[in-house]
Amino acid sequence: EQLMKKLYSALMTAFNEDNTVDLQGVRAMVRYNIDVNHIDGLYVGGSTGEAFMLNTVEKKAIFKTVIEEANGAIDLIAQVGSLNLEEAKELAQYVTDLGYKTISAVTPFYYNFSFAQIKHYYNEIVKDVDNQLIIYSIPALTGVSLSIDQFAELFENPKIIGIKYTNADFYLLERVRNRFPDKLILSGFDEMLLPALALNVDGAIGSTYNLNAKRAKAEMVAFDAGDIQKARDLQQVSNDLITDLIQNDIYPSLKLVLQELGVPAGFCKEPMSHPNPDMIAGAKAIYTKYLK
Ligand code: HMN
Repeated sequence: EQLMKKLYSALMTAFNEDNTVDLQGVRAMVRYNIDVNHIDGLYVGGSTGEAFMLNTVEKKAIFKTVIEEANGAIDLIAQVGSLNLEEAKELAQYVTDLGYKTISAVTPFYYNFSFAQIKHYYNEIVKDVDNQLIIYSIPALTGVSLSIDQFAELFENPKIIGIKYTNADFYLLERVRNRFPDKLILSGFDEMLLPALALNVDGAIGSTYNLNAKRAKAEMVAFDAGDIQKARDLQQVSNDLITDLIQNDIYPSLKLVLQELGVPAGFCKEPMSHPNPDMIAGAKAIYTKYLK
């Protein structure tokens, strides 16, 4: 079935036990997303990719590996945002040259930047590149909340085409959706996919779709067909899964469950946790309960 709304996995980065990047593991996760998940696209270099713990060389190697492995099969969005604006610009140019058709950048965080400074950051990132950008808004992790009028001001730049909206504020989502009908709005909280669909987002990006894409797609199909009870039932199972993942430490657990599915997803990068026996047992139980 051909859906209008798109589902993207937030790609993870596989690490070796010594915290170096494992590019073979990255390739394997790209393949799994294409061949098994039948995903529409990947969001590369985001929170789930542990990108804010990587250096520029590592980020570039991942961007290059992913676009090579995907080989035109799916949409790719490169998250290039960084507190180091020079790095963000360098990465924007790098991924544009590689062939990424869309970039994204997290709102700059930590220093309580003013809106004028945030606007300058976005306009600088897109200024010299022939590419389009999606704002990555994730207030829970950045502490940065943009208002409807601030989104409008950012959208005055025609290269800024949308929002990755990782926010539980559905009032704002409704306001944004209806004020900017032509902008791309991609929902970021997997556990809130159904209410986001109800407000007519263009799709979703999330970490759990790396292993739960089939169920999420089925929910989107049910929603499209007007079978809301079926969509709710599927969201309920997904949320049982997501709750168990969060309780078991979500990022390492996603990788452990992928390993159960035959994907060499590797380790997380410290200070993210390396797995202990309880976590491994928890991940096996999650696999058996929801994905076997
Ligand atoms: C990314 O930037 O990599 C992701 O798209 C982020 C994504 O929105 C995830 N958010 C975080 O990890 C903070 C969600 O998929 C999230 O993991 C999921 O909804 C479980 O809470």
